[in-house]
Amino acid sequence: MAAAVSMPVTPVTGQLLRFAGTPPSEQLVFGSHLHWLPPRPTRRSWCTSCLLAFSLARTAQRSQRLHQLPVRDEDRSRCSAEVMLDFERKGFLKMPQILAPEEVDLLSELVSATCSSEECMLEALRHQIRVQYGAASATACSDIDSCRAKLRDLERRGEISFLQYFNLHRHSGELRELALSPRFAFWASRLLGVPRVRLYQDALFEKRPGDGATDWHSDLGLAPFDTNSFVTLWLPLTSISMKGSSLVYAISSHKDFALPFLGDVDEDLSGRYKLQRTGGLLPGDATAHHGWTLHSAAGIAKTAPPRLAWTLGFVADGARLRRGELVLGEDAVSYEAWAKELGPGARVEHPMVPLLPTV
Ligand SMILES: O=C(O)CCC(=O)C(=O)O
Repeated sequence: MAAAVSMPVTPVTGQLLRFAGTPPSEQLVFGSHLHWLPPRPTRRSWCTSCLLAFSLARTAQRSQRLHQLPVRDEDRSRCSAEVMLDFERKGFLKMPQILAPEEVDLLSELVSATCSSEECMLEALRHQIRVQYGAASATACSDIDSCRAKLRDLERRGEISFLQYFNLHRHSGELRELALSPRFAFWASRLLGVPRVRLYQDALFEKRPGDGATDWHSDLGLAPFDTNSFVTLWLPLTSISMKGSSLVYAISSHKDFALPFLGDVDEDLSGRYKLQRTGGLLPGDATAHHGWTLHSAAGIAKTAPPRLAWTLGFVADGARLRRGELVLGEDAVSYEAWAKELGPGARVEHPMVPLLPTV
């Protein structure tokens, strides 16, 4: 559904033992390592080795299967030239069923376990205070209760868009493995047309009942990179109805070179773009948007259930940091530490911006 509507722009802020019924062969393969077994021992000790190997294999298999999402044949067939062209032209893409039901369950479990720690909750609240009141107020807020109290009035007035839990992959090894999955690497690098990508950030967006709209913004405007090669994958963890708070994209806005070249970005851009709402999404679906694509989302009613979405931001390997002084904007928590270390204009090569596999 595309419609030209009013749009005030606000700056924002390893293979495995195959065991089924048959004894193991002399060769066990774990990942890419070959483990040669000694000549077959007595039945009893064979069973002991067998059980041990079986258990190791199961563990490895579970970990590989669940935490690293492989590229499926259907990913390769769906990522056609037509689909890539559509993304290139419009600046976004709806991606149904990028995750299987059991994969979404795992993701939800990991996200929820990670962000329900006191540490993550406090970080999310402080981040919101920083956005609303500045760094000093955020530092002054030492515990969850005082942070909540500080935000209460804004929440009552619907002036907070969401709570944002940044970089959960830095707190959970399992979530990190998942975030660095070949499947995400495949989609991100194909959509950008680059050989490899790095994970810049992940975040959980929790839009709570009564939270306001997500203001119009483009993700590269909040990131420290001097590049156009950036893509965000947005994965809802709750169902979103056709009219629900999915992202709304300003079609082809990522190619609107005329706007920054000629115009005043603070002007009212109503009617400049056709807008597309990506509503009607289930957990397991995703949308992707280019780093310069303008997007927003509606607020949600006080009586509505919370809307949760996990996002992944990928930048092309080889991208550089912006030249000039580092500006600590709204997403500074994602780059402050490593960008200071690398310095202005440096090529982004840092363990905190991990390289994904070539696919
Ligand atoms: O979920 C939202 O409302 C905002 C998400 C967003 O801005 C993004 O993924 O870039």
